[in-house]
Amino acid sequence: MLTKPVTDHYNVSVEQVKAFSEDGFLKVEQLISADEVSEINRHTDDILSGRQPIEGIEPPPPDLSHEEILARHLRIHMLHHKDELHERYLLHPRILDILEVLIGPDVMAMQTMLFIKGPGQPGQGYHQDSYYIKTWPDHLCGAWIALDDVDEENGCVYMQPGSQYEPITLDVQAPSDTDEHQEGLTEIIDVDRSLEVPVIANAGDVVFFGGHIKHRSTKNRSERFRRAFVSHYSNARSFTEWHGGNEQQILARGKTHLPYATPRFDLDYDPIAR
Ligand SMILES: O=C(O)CCC(=O)C(=O)O
Repeated sequence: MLTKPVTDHYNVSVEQVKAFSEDGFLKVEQLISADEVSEINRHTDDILSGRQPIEGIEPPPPDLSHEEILARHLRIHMLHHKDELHERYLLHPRILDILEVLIGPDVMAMQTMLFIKGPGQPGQGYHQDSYYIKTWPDHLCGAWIALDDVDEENGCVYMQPGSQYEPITLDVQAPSDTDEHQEGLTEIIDVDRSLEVPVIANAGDVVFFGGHIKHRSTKNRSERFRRAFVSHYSNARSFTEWHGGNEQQILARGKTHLPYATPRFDLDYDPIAR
């Protein structure tokens, strides 16, 4: 049975818009209900254990513990193309209510990532998301759903407030290769870490962050998991060549003069009605 999404409209305050504009990120507490968090975590267990087969995810060898099964993965990209639940959370109405104000009113949904990050697994080195996902004009914005309580011990994200007004730096090394940060990712060189703040969050909180903000996450040094579901969006009137161009990105809210895709699973979805 599907968990009923919390659909009551979320009204963004002027203070929240101001905080997002000044800091480049905004944490919205308990935007996603405890039932919804449990639904995503149960679903992750199901797909990683092979109970719900999904193309591209190998079922685990027999006799692994639950922890061992989850620990086989650090992050999985773009499951919303194959999986109803991931598409549904990409298009979560309360997340879209906020994006409509922060980067809209017309919103395109572009990317999903599921982070599992078990004990001992590395973080992501310093980067700006618009380095990877380019849109013109650049209104890229991530929505990071905490699926566990997150702190400095289990590998929270660190942001540099105000850095969203800096250009995208091309001064990166590839790949980063440290115990702290995942190998194979480009990492900005010469970042002043004294400017960073940890983003502590509880399961169900959602952190919105702009595409230019410099951020990283650290290794999970705890015995707990640090799961998160992250989606990326831009204004639906922005041009993109990313992953097949505008015609492959879902129009999540509003209208656009550009080509767009519609949801694969929720065929009744209407970006205008809300
Ligand atoms: O959750 C993390 O560890 C990193 C997330 C991140 O860097 C991103 O989504 O751009």
